[in-house]
Amino acid sequence: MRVWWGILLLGAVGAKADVTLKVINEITRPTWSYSRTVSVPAGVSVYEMMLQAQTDFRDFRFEGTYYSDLSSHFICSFNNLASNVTGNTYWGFENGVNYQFDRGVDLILVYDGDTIVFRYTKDQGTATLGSFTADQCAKFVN
Ligand code: B12
Repeated sequence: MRVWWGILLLGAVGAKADVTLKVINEITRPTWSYSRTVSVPAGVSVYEMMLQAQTDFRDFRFEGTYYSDLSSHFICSFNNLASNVTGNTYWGFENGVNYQFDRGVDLILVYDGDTIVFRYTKDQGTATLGSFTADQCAKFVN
């Protein structure tokens, strides 16, 4: 019995996850979207999955800033399209069914079959963009 649990545990630890990563810009022209399957160990963070995608795919680039108070990166740009204070736009972070995550990319873990979406989004005014400055994207730490 104990042997079986051991084998099961080993299987879980070594499990692989194929994650669909989508980046969608339907706001700034020319509009574009990007979708890739990224293979990572199950249970890594979205941030680690994005680093893996950057290694695997030369046409995928992102930039982010680490906020220690929120234990996460704020993702500022994808493929050179950045948050924009004048246009009140930012990269919203969702799962595959349009649910906006309530935490940053370092705090969400991925498993096989997950879909992670970054959608260029117009801020609805629910959050103030007042303290955002254009050079915030320059504090890249990835
Ligand atoms: C303004 C704001 C935003 C603005 C940020 C402006 C900018 N930098 O471009 C916008 C609308 C873009 C935004 C986006 C998001 N936000 Co926000 N945001 C806020 C808000 C209302 C105020 C922050 C602020 O101005 N503080 C005052 C200044 C002086 O302090 P600051 O440290 O410089 O603030 C900066 C950081 O907070 C950073 N920031 C803002 N949101 C987030 C989210 C994460 C995960 C990180 C790491 C940093 C970060 O931007 C601020 C301005 O520069 C807070 C709520 C609150 N009352 O704190 C939520 C809040 C920080 N956001 C939150 C979340 C979840 C997000 C999103 C992940 C939502 C989503 N699913 O898309 C995204 C980030 C996605 C990404 N691209 O990585 C949560 C974080 C919860 C947590 N425990 O981690 C908060 C606490 C709201 C909440 N209660 O749910 N946000």
